[in-house]
Amino acid sequence: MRRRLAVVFASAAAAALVVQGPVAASAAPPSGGSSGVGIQDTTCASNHVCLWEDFNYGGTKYVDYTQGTRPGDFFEIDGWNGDNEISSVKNNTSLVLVLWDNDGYSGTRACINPNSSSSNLATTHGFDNEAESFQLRSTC
Ligand SMILES: [Ca+2]
Ligand SMILES: [Ca+2]
Ligand SMILES: [Ca+2]
Repeated sequence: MRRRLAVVFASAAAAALVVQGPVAASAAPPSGGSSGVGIQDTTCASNHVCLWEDFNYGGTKYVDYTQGTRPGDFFEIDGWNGDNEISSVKNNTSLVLVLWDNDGYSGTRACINPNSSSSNLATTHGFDNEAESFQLRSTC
């Protein structure tokens, strides 16, 4: 174990590439509807915010956030797993979901009301493949 760690530290750049590998490999499950591939998960529990790669809660579910688990409910969407890729969302919380166009809760925004959803952020908000961070708060 110790020797393995040494190798990782010796080549941090290479290790980073290895970490990113599986992400790309799992990025494109074909969306086969309700009876599709087992990996597909269109569900979102109560008090959760869920963000998907494709329309109709398809593709990879990049974010499944539980309300109240981070200070101020600020959430920075991962740069490799979600930034500028989100196409549908479910907001099953009691707060407004504010999606921000840029990292760090800046740029233009789109708001999803409490306990509502958008199966297509392009048609409902003109915000397809834009979100890079979000916050839950009382107003838009
Ligand atoms: Ca997308
Ligand atoms: Ca953006
Ligand atoms: Ca981000």
